[in-house]
Amino acid sequence: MTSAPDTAPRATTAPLLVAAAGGTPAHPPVWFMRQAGRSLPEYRDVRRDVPMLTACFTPDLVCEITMQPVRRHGVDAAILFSDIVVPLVAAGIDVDIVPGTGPVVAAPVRTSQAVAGLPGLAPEQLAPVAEAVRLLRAELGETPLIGFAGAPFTLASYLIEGGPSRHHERTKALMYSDPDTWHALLGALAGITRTFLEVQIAAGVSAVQLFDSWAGALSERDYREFVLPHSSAVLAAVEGVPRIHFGVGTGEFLPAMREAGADVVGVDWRVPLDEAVRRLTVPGRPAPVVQGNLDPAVLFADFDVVEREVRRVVAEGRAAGGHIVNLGHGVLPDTDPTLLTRVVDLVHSLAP
Ligand code: 1CP
Repeated sequence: MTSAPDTAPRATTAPLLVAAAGGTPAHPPVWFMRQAGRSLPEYRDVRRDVPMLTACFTPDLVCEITMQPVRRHGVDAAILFSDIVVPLVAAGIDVDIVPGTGPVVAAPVRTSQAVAGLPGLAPEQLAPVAEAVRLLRAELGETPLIGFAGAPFTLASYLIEGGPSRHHERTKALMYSDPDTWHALLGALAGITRTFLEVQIAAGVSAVQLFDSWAGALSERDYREFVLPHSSAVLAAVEGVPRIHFGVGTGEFLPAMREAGADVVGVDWRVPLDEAVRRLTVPGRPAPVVQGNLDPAVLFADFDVVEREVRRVVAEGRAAGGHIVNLGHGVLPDTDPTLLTRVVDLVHSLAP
């Protein structure tokens, strides 16, 4: 079990942490998935001659890139600049991040032998990530820093497919045909993911988000049988900081995502937040806390549309025990970053 270090801020009024705990903050907190990176010219400047993974293992660069959207937009949280494949790389698995494609795995993992050969991950192998978190804690002051990891299913999809996949067909084939190998793989990935999060928590992150970006490719029944036990094992190991659990297209099984051990459930744009809250409500349990869910594509419409949609999302979020305003998935690369700043200002002007 990992608990927050003594250096972490204790009684906090940071709106994101108040909302995550089910309280009413001074104003609705807002941050954006993928707020660092792609949409920012200052990011493209810093990254010009530096490969993605080199950047992720260089603490000064991680610190600078993480701070860029905080300085520019005044968002209510920073998210550590890293990638879901960073712990795999740290463990010694041959994965690269190819510009314009994403993660590419040199030797896809598709057999029980390949699973048995996967390395483990020791905290020391993530020393540059821990150092980056410590630098950021000093820079950020009261602004929370969100750490993150990819959930076992989403990581498994990259390892099995060998790269980004639309239909996850090899992943599902292994899951259905060889459940023992499947569970061994997800168990190994849960261990790696847990270490990645524990290192970030020990170094001072204020919250964590588990990205199961591609879990929405599954039915609820398959999610519960093949994925939930492993994501639960990861989230059960997180102590002392709020846990956000997010997937794309997971509206059909939001309660299962909550059951996995989430304090906050991330919702994509397909399910209105008041409906998400209805699905997540369990009699006798505190009202659910949700995060989301402005469609990232709305930022390509006229600003009066953006404003209407932001107001709608904030209004629908009032049905929740707490609401963290975000997009329903990451910032799209061609988004005009000045619009993100306007969204932050608008959200901050609204009543929680
Ligand atoms: O050359 C480049 O600039 C690489 C582009 C890039 C960036 C900026 C990648 C490759 N990853 C990242 C950073 C990153 N990845 C962050 C930064 C922090 C922030 O949000 O500001 C985060 C949180 C991630 C997490 C991540 N990586 C996820 C989960 C979130 C999501 O969007 O669903 C996933 C699925 C990945 C895999 C990945 N890494 C990179 C790409 C292009 C992809 C997606 C590939 C695909 O479509 O399958």
